[in-house]
Amino acid sequence: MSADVIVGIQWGDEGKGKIVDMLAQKYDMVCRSQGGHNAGHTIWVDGVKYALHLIPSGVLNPNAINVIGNGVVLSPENIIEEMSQFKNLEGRLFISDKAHLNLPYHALIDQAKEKLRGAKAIGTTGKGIGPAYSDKINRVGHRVGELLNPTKLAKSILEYFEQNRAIFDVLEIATPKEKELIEELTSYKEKIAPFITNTTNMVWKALDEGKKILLEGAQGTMLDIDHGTYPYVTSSSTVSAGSCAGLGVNPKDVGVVTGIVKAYCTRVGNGPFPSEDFGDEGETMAQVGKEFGTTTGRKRRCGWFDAVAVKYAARLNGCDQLALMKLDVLDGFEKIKICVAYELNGEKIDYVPTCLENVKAIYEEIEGWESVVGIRDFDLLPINAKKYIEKIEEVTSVKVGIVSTSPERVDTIIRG
Ligand code: 2SA
Ligand code: MG
Repeated sequence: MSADVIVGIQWGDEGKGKIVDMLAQKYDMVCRSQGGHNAGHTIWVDGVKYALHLIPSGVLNPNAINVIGNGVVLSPENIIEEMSQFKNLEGRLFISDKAHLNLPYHALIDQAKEKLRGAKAIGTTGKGIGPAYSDKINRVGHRVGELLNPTKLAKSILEYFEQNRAIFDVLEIATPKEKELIEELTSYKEKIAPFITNTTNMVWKALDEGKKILLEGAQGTMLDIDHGTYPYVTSSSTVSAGSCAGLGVNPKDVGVVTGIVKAYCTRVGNGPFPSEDFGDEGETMAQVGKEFGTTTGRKRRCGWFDAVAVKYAARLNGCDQLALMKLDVLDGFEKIKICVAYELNGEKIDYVPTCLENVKAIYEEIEGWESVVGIRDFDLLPINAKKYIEKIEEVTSVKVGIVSTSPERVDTIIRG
């Protein structure tokens, strides 16, 4: 059996939550493989609101096992808070002992460094993601498994503070007191220890037993540490191949890859965004689409569908299909623009260059439509909405297999 992948194709917030939530009902195991509590989505089930940041969306399916893989950076404080929304997760949630700890000082470093960057700030979520991954890559990080011995872990953390004293002094971050640190780590251990395990073996066993596995991506491809708009990116590998490394499955284990795209485009934080719309139409997308971050509440920048970037991202991920989300947000627009090429140094190009800073979007326009809200059959879509979808398929060379026409789980077109 293989593991299917859900991956964000733009700059995050494409609406992965709705699709994963829908699909989670059909999977035995749902896994996170990268990122941390910088991710976020809200899911409503039977009138109850759940905010998920670290826990995979399969938690809302009582029969699914949820795995937080080795590639995640885990904030014990945040996962404990998130876990409190659910009654009993034992036996349903597993955390890799190889995942890295994202501890309170990582967030302090993140925020202090953003301040120092001034006008060049990345616009991070301030959750310590970059510093936690830096420590991992620098081989000075601490893994979740180390939580099982708080005294030893505290000693190691204090050594780390000692070695980095000069930096911490500049950033005005105080060294924790040993006794308090041990107490804090012990309280984490008490709550988290039952969930820590070697998830690699678990996932392999599930694959061998023919279980259906879903890998749930966080953030989006254009925020990928290698292939995104560096340095305005997150610190993890957000592409489908990254999910293999972040969980311990090999490329041959991967089944269907579904790329999630929004019918328009948004971005939070700084960095290039060629199809950004600074006018009334961008504002309408923000208001109608409720484009405010679920983690930080920040207003998202909005613009038109960038088919050049989507084609690039779909290739990087090996997308079998696209899920086009929030099509209803474009209802009522007179004309809808789609970026089909870029202009770079006076030349027209149809690919994503290494640096997106200096490109200008070249658009085609499509007539708008009145409303797609609640439509569940492709044939019933207004003719212009169909034309828009076909244009996306033509430029990106990927089939649009799923179309979402409202936030409701049921208002989804699945094309055969
Ligand atoms: P970080 O904190 O180091 O990962 O930030 C680096 C860049 O990555 C962006 N980023 C995100 N972009 C969209 N959505 C994200 N998750 C939250 C959500 C965001 C929120 O799902 O709504 O609530 O604000 C996410 N996480 C990271 C970030 O904006 C930086 O550009
Ligand atoms: Mg989100």
